[in-house]
Amino acid sequence: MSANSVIQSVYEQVLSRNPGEAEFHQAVKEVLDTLGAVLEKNPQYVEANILERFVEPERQIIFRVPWQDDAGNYQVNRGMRVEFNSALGPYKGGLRFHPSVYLGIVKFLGFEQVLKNSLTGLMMGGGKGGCDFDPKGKSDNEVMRFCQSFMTELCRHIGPDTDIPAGDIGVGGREIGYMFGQYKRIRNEFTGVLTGKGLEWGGSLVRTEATGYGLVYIMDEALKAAGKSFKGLNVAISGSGNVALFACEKINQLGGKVITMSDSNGFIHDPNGIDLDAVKQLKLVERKRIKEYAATHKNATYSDGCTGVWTVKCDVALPCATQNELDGESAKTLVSNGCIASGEGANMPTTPEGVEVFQKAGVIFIPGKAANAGGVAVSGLEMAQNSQRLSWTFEKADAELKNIMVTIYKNISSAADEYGCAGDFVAGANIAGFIKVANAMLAQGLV
Ligand code: NDP
Ligand code: 2IT
Repeated sequence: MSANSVIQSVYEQVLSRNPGEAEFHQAVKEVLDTLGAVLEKNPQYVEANILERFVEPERQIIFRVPWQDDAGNYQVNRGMRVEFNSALGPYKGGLRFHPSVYLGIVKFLGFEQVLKNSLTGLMMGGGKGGCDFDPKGKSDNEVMRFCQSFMTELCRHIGPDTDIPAGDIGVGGREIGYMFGQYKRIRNEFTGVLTGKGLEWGGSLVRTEATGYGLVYIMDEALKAAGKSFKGLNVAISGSGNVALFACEKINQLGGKVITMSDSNGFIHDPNGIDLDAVKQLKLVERKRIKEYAATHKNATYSDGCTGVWTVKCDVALPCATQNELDGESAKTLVSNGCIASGEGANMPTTPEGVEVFQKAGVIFIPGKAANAGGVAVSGLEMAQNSQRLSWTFEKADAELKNIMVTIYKNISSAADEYGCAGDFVAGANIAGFIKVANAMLAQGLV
């Protein structure tokens, strides 16, 4: 069979085996479409059916999460953990709490995580989990009871050398704390079973900032290669959560200006530059909506609808909210407004049509599995510190993060060059990530 017919048949099998999981199909298709030359060069991958095995998770766990709300009502949610691939190390990846969570989203995220973790150069396999629980509007006590119930089941499946969850949408320091406490209580062990922990009890400095900082480090490297820098550039960011906030912080430090932020209701545009302290206070302390920003910042405007954020004229676009938030039309608008670069802080925020528009227009486009790998990279460093039972300084963790992001940029660029698609960082990231996993799977036999 030719490489292309292998790819086609693997994709058809994914469609028929995983009906209704649109996001998983989308993520798999994007990767498979870039692997033709890799299969041609490495017939051993075809002989060993590596692709068929690669798209099938090693294990999928789905469980009931019963909990009691403040009014005394019994509530039930659906929790899950997909342990996708352990060729390079224990399963590693975040947990997402959002009403939209279902198996198709957790599988797409787990699949991306396998390649992302490979790109970090650290010994981590890939996994992802989550729940259709909505933390918005819940009291701290409700969130705690939910997290305890979620961990009561999850704790049977994870462990510091088996599977190490972390945060994602709707899961931050508060939720990690409650889940860690419950794990410790049930298992009677204090281990680095979760990352993103509090600094006083095993967390790593820079983990909170890591995804946003890492995104800006890799974009800075890509801009440098084009003879540019963030200095003086206007940057549109979507989202106002963990990734968006710390991307903004690092851009400010590098002399760029962030002019937008959003949440699932709408976006703000502040031509003077976003007042980051005010957004941090709103989002991290008061847990309020981004709309409130405009009430206290007279130069800023608020508009309903989150995709409008891409109509604001900018030099660099950094989608940092959620999947498929930047489509072909938005990409066209950005290009016609003079946008020169886009990096995915979120996982798969750009639709396939959006990616095509950017690439055809020569916009520097860095896909999520490379651009947002800084978060899981510092999670890997947190695991290393936990194993050694010591804590690094901020400067050391930050320097390691920067070094990892620069190395990822080099590796995805050279993979693209080697496979005849220079400047195509989507192909470069998929190829560089895949080859390491495929070689490990070959070496480990039929597992
Ligand atoms: P947070 O929960 O901290 O923030 C999420 C932000 O995105 C909020 O502003 C939220 O708005 C917005 N958002 C979420 N869902 C939607 C939606 N359906 N439509 C529009 N806006 C939405 O999450 P993170 O910042 O941690 O994660 C953001 C993205 O980055 C995700 O794609 C995640 O997978 C990815 N990522 C995160 C990493 C991490 O270390 N945290 C690492 C790598 C990637 P609202 O409050 O209204 O819901
Ligand atoms: O998508 C991601 O890489 C994350 N949510 C972070 C995962 C982690 O294990 O730190």
